[in-house]
Amino acid sequence: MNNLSPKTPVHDTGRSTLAALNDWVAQVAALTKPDTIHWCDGSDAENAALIAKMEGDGTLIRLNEQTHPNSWLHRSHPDDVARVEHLTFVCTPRQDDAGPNNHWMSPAEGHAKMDALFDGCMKGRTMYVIPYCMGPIDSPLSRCGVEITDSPYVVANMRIMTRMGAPALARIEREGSFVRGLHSIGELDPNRRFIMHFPEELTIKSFGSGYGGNALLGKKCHALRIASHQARSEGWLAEHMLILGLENPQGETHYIAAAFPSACGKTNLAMLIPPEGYRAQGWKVWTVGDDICWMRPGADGRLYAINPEAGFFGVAPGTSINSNPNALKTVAHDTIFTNVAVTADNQPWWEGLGGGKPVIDWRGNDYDFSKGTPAAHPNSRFTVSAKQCPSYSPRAEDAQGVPISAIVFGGRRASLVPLVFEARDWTHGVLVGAAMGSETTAAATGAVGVMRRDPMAMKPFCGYNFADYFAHWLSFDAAGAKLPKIFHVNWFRKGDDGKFMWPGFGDNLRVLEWMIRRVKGEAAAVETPIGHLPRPADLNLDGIALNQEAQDKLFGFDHAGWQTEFASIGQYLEEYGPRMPQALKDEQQRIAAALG
Ligand code: GTP
Ligand code: SPV
Ligand code: MN
Repeated sequence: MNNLSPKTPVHDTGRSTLAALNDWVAQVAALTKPDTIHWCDGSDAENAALIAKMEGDGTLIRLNEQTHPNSWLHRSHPDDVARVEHLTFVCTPRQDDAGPNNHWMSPAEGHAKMDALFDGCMKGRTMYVIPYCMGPIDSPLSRCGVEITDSPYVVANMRIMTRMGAPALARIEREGSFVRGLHSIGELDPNRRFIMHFPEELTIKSFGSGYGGNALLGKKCHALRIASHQARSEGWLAEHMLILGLENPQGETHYIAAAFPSACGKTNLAMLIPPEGYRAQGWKVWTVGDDICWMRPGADGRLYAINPEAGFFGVAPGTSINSNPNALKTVAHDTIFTNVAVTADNQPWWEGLGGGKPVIDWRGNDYDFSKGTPAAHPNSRFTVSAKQCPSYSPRAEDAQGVPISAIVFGGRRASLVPLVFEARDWTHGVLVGAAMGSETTAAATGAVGVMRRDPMAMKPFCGYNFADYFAHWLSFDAAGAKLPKIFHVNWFRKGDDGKFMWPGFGDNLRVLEWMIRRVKGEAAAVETPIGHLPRPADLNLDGIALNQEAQDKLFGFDHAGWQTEFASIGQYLEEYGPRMPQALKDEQQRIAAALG
């Protein structure tokens, strides 16, 4: 039974058997003053009513029903198209606990600022209460939250991205605790926009944006910023990582978790289709998750991982039948597209799709080729259920998670960094993650293509001081632990002509195969100060042509370049002062000394 009638009384705050939840909903309603309150049950009827309402008011535009059944286009406010890192805060009582890696505000100031924005902001609107579970509903690794929002677009997206509704509410009522997320789109005014986190209170307050990472609070706000804080105190890890299963021709599956910064290839790697020769032999990649990974040590000492999400909020541009056929098949129906262009017959379109022709751009204007600007926004995205993915792993819903054999770090590095190398041990691997650098992308507002340190792809997402985070990572190297090997990759090395030298996408399987053969002790490598590097002959490169420059740069070790890089890594670690673990500084100094 859906509950969208405007007659729903505003005092309808007591829908749960959990007093703490009812009280919070009542408090929020008193502050935000909505016309009506709607408790989301996650049902099909509820979703259909919400979609109809959004189609009616233009929030959603129906796409071509023949080619894209049940699919929708949403055009955001043109100033609200990406995460806003400069407006994202971690509010801990002591500034040092948030670290130099976060913008900080005291909890008192943060609450006061946000509550002033929320005061009366839902007048004339419906307030939706969304109970959700991050992770399989029956998994001990999962954690729950409740998001209150005035955006039906957020409700529809949360329904795809999380396990939302009645089963989540039942778990919350059983457990008695939940993360509190309060969201309003406000007036979508960039000058009245903040994303605030209160990790110690398990609370999020987000105002003034409807964009994914700012507004779908289960995702980056809960599953990374708040969860990383919880994970530290409870002995697990909340990471910005994809999870995939690599099945070999013998039928063995090894699970790999990989952290790449935003718009640096997680969705693509998670859905990889092996090159023809590999496919013929029986190699297969299974998708467990494409963005977030929660993992913790199991009884056997290995790390076990779940994907806390239930859907994909993926980058549209660059997705094609050649680069990522699984993604394209996944978004063939029941998908919400945000800020893509459309063709004359109302099909979604983006740069790199191949085929079709845009006639209306992402803002809703006639598309003018002559201007040379993209038709789809560079950070346009699709929201779709993971269940629709042809490679969705049969283990993805496993309550115990999947055992991780290898952890991969990687970034966009046009120069210096080779295709792949392996860390010597866990401590070295943590340094490799801590030292990660990458060129910025359109996933966040600000300049694109600027190299910055993005440790473990968590710079925008770690809810506490990076020095403590690295110490937490190091602490997993304990008696009885059977830790995964750690690798670093760079799919984005450019040649003198400015073009990517590595073909990437499906051919990345060649690198994954080498990693798993290293895990099993079957593949060779050369030892260098920065770790173990394969020679071209150690990888299966059958069928791909790499010229001499590519071989040298993808597999070579640039001694002078790494000397400079390690000096910069040393300076970076020093920025964290005495809080930075000595073991990591020692590791950096050992390698710097080996580089001479
Ligand atoms: P978020 O959702 O922002 O966290 O991004 P992501 O890490 O999942 O990145 P995604 O897989 O969506 O890729 C982002 C962009 O990088 C797309 O335009 C891809 O086409 C491109 N890309 C992905 N993998 C490769 C690769 O191996 N080589 C090259 N050259 N480009 C790639
Ligand atoms: C990212 O930016 O890393 C994303 C998209 O995955 S968002 O949900 O906006 O964080
Ligand atoms: Mn991401």
